[in-house]
Amino acid sequence: MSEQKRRLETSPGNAVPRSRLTRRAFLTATAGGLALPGAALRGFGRIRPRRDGAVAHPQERPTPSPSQLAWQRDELALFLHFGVNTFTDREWGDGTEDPAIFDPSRLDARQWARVARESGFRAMILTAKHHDGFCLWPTETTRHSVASSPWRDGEGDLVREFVDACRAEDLKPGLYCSPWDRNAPSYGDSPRYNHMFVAQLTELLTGYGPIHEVWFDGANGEGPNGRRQEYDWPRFWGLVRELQPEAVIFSDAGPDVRWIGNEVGSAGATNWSAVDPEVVPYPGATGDDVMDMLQQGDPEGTVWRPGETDVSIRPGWFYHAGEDDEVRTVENLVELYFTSVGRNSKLLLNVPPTPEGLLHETDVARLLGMHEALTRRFETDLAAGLAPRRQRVDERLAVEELDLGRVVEAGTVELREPIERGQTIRRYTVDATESADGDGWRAIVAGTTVGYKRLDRFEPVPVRRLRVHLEDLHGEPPPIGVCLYAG
Ligand code: FUL
Repeated sequence: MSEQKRRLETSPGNAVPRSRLTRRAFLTATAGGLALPGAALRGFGRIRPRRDGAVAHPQERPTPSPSQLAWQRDELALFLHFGVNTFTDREWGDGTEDPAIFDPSRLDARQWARVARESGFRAMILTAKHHDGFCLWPTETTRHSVASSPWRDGEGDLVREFVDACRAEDLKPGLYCSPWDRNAPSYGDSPRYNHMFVAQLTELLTGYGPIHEVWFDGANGEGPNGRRQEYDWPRFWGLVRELQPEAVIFSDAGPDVRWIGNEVGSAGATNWSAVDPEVVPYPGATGDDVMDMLQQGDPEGTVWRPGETDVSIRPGWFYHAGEDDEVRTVENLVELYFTSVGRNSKLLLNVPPTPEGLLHETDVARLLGMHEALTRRFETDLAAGLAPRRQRVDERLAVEELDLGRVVEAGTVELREPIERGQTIRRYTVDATESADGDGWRAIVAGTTVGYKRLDRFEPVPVRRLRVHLEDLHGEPPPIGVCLYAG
């Protein structure tokens, strides 16, 4: 057992302050490396061979699958961390928790779903099992589950209530099933535990109808036998594909959706949806190259694997009454939208239910406030109905011009590229002028990569005409969407 991990396991709470328990710190604290050969993963999914030349032939460029496209267009998903930690006031349980502590008195998954829908979210992901191993559904694989708790007299099934609530509110359900399990006696006895994990996934993926996202982290520790568990990722991912072919699979290494590389809510300012899969061969891989690939992707990447930005509305992932005064403000949540969705990513915002089993009123008010603020900000596109006029400059540069026909005060610009064809715009600048005849241009924003959506805010200026310069990776830039907003 590593010294770091011993500290984590023997301290009364957690040795690492809650707010600093980041995913990466956790992975490095628990993972000394994973004995899984990268080669075992290479053939998985739509991984294509790297091309020799630097420039992709348009047909060979990676493009999103229909599920990846739908996933990205949903923009906002709610993450729900709930389980025994909610009752022990901890972030990571050690697996010795008594199931008797799990007894939410007013649990109402419909409240979670209603708030999510009213706040503009289109999907929700629940921690069906976290690292403590406690299962929120009555699994056949262990007694460490809701079936051994007093909640609903041991007859409850929270995964069922969760998916039913999602469907009733027209939200897509997703599940997080932690591979690291500090309760399972077989953990560390690799084939035996992998077998149990596959059985758990099978229950989750066959018992509850369509599941849209299956969320895996790479947390990897030692079992009671002192041996590090070796996960069989190709088998886990293959099982998801077989049982839920429409679902997207999330992990550091995808294969469909990648972790964005931090938990502060910020996608890379340069963010390609393609990656080189060999740089992040398995979940939990560490190193500077890995972090760069997660944050920024790779313009020459051979696999489409867009980044998901997971972040919590509170310092911790689980609910702690002591953090009731530290809920992110509406302004901060709006900022998160800009640094995630506005940077070609998707926002997975964690809002943990209380021990009663409800979303806390402060969190609810902030979510509704965020929705109201975003709606107000984006409801009037000052460039609506205007087609940009293209002036081709050379084979990799294009300039789009837009005449608004009147002077408006603008402070946000949105660019979009048709990602169903792949992502190719490497760089952009936007200039504006308030004059009708095209004098007095000044640069208002500039950046790298566009993708699904790129949002830039600037000090509001009067605008009559807009000019967008685009530099493409491969050839003539694709037609882009341009919107302009006041705030
Ligand atoms: C990490 C976990 O260790 C955290 O507790 C949390 O669930 C986060 C979303 O993923 O891997």
